[in-house]
Amino acid sequence: MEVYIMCFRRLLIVLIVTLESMCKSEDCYCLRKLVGDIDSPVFVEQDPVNRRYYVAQQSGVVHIYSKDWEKESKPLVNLTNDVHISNNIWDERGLLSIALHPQFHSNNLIFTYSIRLINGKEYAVVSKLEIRPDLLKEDIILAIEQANQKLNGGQALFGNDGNLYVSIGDGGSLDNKNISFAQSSLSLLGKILRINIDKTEVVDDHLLFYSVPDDNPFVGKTSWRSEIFALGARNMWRCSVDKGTGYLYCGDVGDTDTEEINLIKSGKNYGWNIFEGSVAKINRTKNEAIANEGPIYSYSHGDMGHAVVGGYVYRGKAFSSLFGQYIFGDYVSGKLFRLKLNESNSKYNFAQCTQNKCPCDARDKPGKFLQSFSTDNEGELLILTKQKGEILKLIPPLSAVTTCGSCQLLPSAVVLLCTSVIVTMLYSI
Ligand SMILES: [Ca+2]
Repeated sequence: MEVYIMCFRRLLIVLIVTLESMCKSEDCYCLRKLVGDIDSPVFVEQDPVNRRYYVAQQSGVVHIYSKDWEKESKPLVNLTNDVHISNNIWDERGLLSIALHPQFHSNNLIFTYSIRLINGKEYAVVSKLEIRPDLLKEDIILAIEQANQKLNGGQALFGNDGNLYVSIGDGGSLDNKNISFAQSSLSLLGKILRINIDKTEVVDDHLLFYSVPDDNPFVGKTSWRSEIFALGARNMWRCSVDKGTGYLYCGDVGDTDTEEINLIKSGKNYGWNIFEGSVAKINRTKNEAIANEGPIYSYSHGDMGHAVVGGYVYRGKAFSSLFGQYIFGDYVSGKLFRLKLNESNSKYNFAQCTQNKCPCDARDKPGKFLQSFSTDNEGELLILTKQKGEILKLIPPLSAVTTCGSCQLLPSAVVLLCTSVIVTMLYSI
């Protein structure tokens, strides 16, 4: 009798926990390691047709992985002799992102964003790679001289309009905040650029590998570079386009105070180096006041972290309750957060689930540091970590707690059945 009561108690506890987890929404995530031991992965693109993955590493290589994450022996692209980076683990230079052309499967074009050393000077470089079995051809599309080893920006990506958007870091002085290029209309530093890479243009007898869309906000304005789409960016390391709305979101890494999530709009000024978030950074006369386009969300340095990593508006299927929410994270804290974009951009925590709520193959711990986000063809979220060099996929929690290893998943239906049998037995005693 005593044994039965103990057994009943245990099953009752399991039942309560099971029901509790079944009722809980998908406000936490599990992590499935797809691949590890990659030296500083920075971005992943998945081929929409053959489903292979293209993984860019900061060192300058791009490796192909099969849809099942088996790595091809030779890198597809090796720019290690071209990109500029030291052995210091904190070095923020190197290859920072790649973007497959929207018609990649027919034209084999990949675009890169990297920091390079050209004739002894550092440049932020956007390049076009044509990849064929017998050919790897690279054209430099943009080369923007850097003023510093940091604030490198880092994202080149295609908008829903087919144009290439590029986030260029401010590159200003880290020691003297009065030195900045983000507010200069003649500098491409500290900007979001928008260019058409499908159309070349001849300017002053020079062939450009891009043209400027006619509807760029500063086209035809004196003393403005027409490539500029938005200005006042400090270090927009990760940007993404919402596949649903076409909106461009960027996380702008702050200086000493504020981390920002920005919705990038044509012609807007995102404030740096006059504002960091909504805080005025340097004294300016009224004549120099700007219309600061504030972030849609910002946080001060503290528990949330110290360096924002811009993420994605979730458009996948696995987390049904997250659809349309903006998921982002922080490099230092490793924490993830979500914004409900239609509810005053309210922020909610998005924590890793307790282990027993996760599938047995999705219980990885990320380790330091949260370097980057990417998505797969289904719109599911990937996070890329620096120290362990892993690519991890966010997986929703199970509807029931489970134990792994020798004990197998105990479905809730089995638990209910067992419980009712025990209860029946207890009543019959
Ligand atoms: Ca700002």
